[in-house]
Amino acid sequence: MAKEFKRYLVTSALPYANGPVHIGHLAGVYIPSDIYTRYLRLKGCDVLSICGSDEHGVPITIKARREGVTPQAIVDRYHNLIKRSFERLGIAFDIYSRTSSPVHAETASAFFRKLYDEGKFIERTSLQYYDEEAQTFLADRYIVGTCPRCGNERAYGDQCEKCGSTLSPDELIDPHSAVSGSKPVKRETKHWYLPLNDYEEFLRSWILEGHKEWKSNVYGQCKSWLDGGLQPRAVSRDLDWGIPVPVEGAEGKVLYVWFDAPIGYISATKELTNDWEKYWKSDDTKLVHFIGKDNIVFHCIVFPSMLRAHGGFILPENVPSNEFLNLEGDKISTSRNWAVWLHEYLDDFPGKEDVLRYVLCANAPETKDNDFTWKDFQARNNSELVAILGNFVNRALVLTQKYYGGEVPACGPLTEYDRATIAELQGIKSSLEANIEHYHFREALKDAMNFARIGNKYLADTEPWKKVKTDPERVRTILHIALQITANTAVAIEPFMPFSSAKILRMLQLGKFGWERLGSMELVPAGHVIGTPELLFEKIEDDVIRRQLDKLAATKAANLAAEKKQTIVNQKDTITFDDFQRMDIRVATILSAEKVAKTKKLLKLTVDTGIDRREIVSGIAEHFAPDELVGRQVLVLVNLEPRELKGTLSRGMILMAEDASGKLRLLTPDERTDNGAVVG
Ligand code: B3M
Ligand code: ZN
Repeated sequence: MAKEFKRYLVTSALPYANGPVHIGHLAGVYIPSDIYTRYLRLKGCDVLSICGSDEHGVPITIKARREGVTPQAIVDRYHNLIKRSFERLGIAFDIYSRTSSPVHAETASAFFRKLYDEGKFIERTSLQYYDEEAQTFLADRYIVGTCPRCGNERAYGDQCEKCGSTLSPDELIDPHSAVSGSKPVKRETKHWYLPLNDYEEFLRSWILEGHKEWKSNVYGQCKSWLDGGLQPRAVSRDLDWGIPVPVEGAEGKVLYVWFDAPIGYISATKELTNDWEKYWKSDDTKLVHFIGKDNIVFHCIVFPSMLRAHGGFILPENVPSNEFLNLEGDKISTSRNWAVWLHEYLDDFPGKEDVLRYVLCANAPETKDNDFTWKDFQARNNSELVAILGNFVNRALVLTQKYYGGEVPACGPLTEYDRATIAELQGIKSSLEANIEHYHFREALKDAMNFARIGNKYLADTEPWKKVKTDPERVRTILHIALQITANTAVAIEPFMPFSSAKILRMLQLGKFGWERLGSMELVPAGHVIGTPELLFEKIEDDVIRRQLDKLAATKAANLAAEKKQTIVNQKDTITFDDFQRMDIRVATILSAEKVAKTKKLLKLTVDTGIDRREIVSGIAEHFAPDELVGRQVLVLVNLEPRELKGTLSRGMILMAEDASGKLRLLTPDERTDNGAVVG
């Protein structure tokens, strides 16, 4: 039997305050959680929606260092920007707090201290990279070196952003500190670990047995973590930004950001209400964490283990998590500025908050990664919001104004068709509810839009504009029903598009309805006078979309240029003049060229070096066709030790320049000259 809950506690992943929020965050976490909580509020449920900025951890310190400002300056800037942007988009948290708040420091410290006092941690000493020049331990992100997989010289100790590999600092070739540039050494350091392995049994039965209903991506990830076996996890770090580890002898150590951040949900609730324990400590509260897929392990494995170790807290009932949203076919990336930033959208599209909410929900990456494109954004606005929702509402209101001066006509006898339409509407309600309650927001949005679709069809089928002269009685009934559908639409779309819902109700001159009124045909009383109709949505023209695409194209070009700069190889070690003199480089002419059988890369060249004719095997077959080489003068290192290659003795090397993309160019004298001319 389904459990009965008395109240809801809805949390949304705390965004890192090291950058603004983008459409990927919105589609993955904040739009779904807002839909869910708005729905529950409309139903009159006791619900709290909790969020705030995640202000600790290495992402913040890195950003601060890059800009040469304090971490505090960074979190202040982004906390305020993010908070304000959410408000502007109508994301209605009950509280948007921050993990730098005093209540949070107190709550997280006390949480740690309790586990510490009860012996729930183990202490371990390990070797960590240390920067002797800057006198600081280095987080993995602060170690830079060459990627062992792709050769990128700016890979981080935790990840290579070029090839996407996950790395550990030990794998980097030539690691150096991003703080001082010096070569780091390894030093011993002590940390506290939560032995997750002790919670495996509990997690197995709680998740794998008890929560088979979780979304398959979430359940699957949990299962594979559990099947792989859990290890103790460090809950402290050597860092100078964060909540100090509240025990003796822990100077210079702070709580690991993933230890303190989820406790932020608790602290924020505390800040919001004195009644916080009712939400966090009663079995009849339904706790739901909305998160992105990269946060699954922390919310399903680590945080529940922490809560379990602490005792007294409830566990999440569900952890709905989406896949990723891409942008125009490419992965969204903060560092590459490949994103649509919420605050920029709000500035560029004033009054179109609901359009973004709609498109991101309609296209949400619920079961697989999905793509946001500006063309799709335009199409959904023009052919769905304008043509269906806006059009229906507008027709119902305008006709009421036109025929009755805005006074709602009375309802006469219903036809079979009227009755069928009403029944259809009432049928959608339960599907809409089930979809929201099961976190299927895309389907739920379709249901909500169906109110307008049905309304549109109703008007198109009944054609009041044709009958108004011949059958005025019938037209009164038609418009009466159309207005009821309009008001129902306002209720149904409220969780998804709150601004448009409010606008419809304003035009109808009606107050807000509770969810229980959805399906009622008595929302707009006969004789009531409605207001002046305005357009609900407007068409988005091509030039608006082109501007956005141009902006992205400029970003792409800037990224490419930056990447090119990065791949200029460092200067090699100094050599003496004598070293250089030992190389004998001559001008030579290529006399013939042919592919070496059974190889992809090799060409066999015969060259006239002025000294002799000789053969050189060169790995350039993928760059030049044999024909384009014959007759060209090139530079040849002639005293290179001969080497046998595929049955030919290769004597010398043709000099080439290789650019960042790996493309090869021949070096040729600026005018034809003698073969054998000495280069130097
Ligand atoms: N700030 C990670 C993220 O934004 C992290 C979430 C914390 S939720 C407690 O992906
Ligand atoms: Zn790489």
